[in-house]
Amino acid sequence: MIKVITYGTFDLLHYGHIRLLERAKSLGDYLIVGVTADDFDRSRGKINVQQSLMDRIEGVKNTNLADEIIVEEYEGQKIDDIKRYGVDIFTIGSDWLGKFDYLKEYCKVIYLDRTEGISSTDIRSQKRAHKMGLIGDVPFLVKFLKESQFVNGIDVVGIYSNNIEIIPDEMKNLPCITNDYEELLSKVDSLYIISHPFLHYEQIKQALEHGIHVLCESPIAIDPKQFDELNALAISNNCVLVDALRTAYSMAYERLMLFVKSGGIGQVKSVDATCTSIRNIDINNKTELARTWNSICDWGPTAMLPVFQLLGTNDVKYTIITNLAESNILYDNFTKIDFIYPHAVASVKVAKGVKSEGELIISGTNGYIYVPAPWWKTDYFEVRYENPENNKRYFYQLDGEGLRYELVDFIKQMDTLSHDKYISEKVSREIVNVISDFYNKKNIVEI
Ligand code: C2G
Repeated sequence: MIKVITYGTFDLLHYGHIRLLERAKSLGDYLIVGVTADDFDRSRGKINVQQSLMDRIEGVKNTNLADEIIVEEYEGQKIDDIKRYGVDIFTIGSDWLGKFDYLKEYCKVIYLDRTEGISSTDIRSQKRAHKMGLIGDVPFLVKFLKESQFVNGIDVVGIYSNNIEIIPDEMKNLPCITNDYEELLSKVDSLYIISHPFLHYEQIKQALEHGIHVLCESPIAIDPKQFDELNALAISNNCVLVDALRTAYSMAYERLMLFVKSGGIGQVKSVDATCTSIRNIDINNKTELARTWNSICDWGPTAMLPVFQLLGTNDVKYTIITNLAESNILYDNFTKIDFIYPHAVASVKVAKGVKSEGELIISGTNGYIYVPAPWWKTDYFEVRYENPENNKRYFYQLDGEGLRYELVDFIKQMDTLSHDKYISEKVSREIVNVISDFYNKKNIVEI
């Protein structure tokens, strides 16, 4: 009996896949199909897969061409599989020509002609081509634009800026470069906002009134009432309004949260997060100062995220201890927030005028999680127990600081009009609450 093996993602199964499987099957008597696990795809940079592993397996099964279906989970697994299943022929489409020649040591390798004119990528992008506009801090927008090119289904078509003369080269090809916000809004169906937090409310409101979906750097607003108003407006206008907090979308962070929530370190008693980045700013230059994000807006949402996601937003008391560099517009050099819950505590330290170790520590009754600096860009965390022999280390691929995954999630939310957000509204609102208290000098101690 001749055994044949082939691998693929088989997302949105199409004619090209079926033709490949038919030809693979006819090469022998028994066909094994390896379908890629979600993590494996993500780790090899394939982030746009639409269907779940189970749905993709179901698709392959329904072709009735596979005698056996397995899951491809790790780099190098093909060698293991070929040996384990006694495979005679490995086959794959010609888009991989030469890439799997190393398997010739174990079996025959056959590249089959790829079917032209059809691909999952085309199907995905035909399905969703959201036109996106950008607004805010231009240097970051350059990075954002670059990252958006890794994501299917989003087309950045314009930028709004007060200063269109100094648009960087990378952005000069955008079809719409304008200093007229209304003009941008008339050309897009979604918006990414990284303007100063004081501007968010008006800009978001106007966008939502035009039926435009919004992805906005956190905090979405600096007043909880305005936050509620914007969320209600989003729902009534069939739009999504999402916090852009890219740390939340890094795989290491997601896995860490799941690990802790499933009791991996027992009950959580303390969450301590520090985020700092020194920024030399001329305190006397009021214009510059008014444009610059202060420490609590810039870092607060990221630092508070694990606190609220793990300990919740109910029954929490807090004190904000701050060191202000400028007291009129409340530009803080350094802010520490101490949270007290009925059964746990938390602290966040955020600063743009003080440097510290940017780590995250989550302490539980059985052990603790340690995420080294800079934890907000993490691809790695450690679980540590009393007995060091039980310690575990976890590594995950992080591409584009989480921006790509954040965009993929935003697209999914726009397409499904889901208000079931990964960063829940409660968490998002509590972040706004704390920042609002800071501006209203409530629960605050100045040092
Ligand atoms: N294919 C094809 N014609 C197309 C599209 C895809 O012949 N128009 C083939 C591919 O060459 C591959 C198979 O169909 O052999 C599955 O394609 P994908 O789902 O895109 O998976 P891919 O990323 O190629 O996965 O480790 C290798 C991977 O598992 C291969």
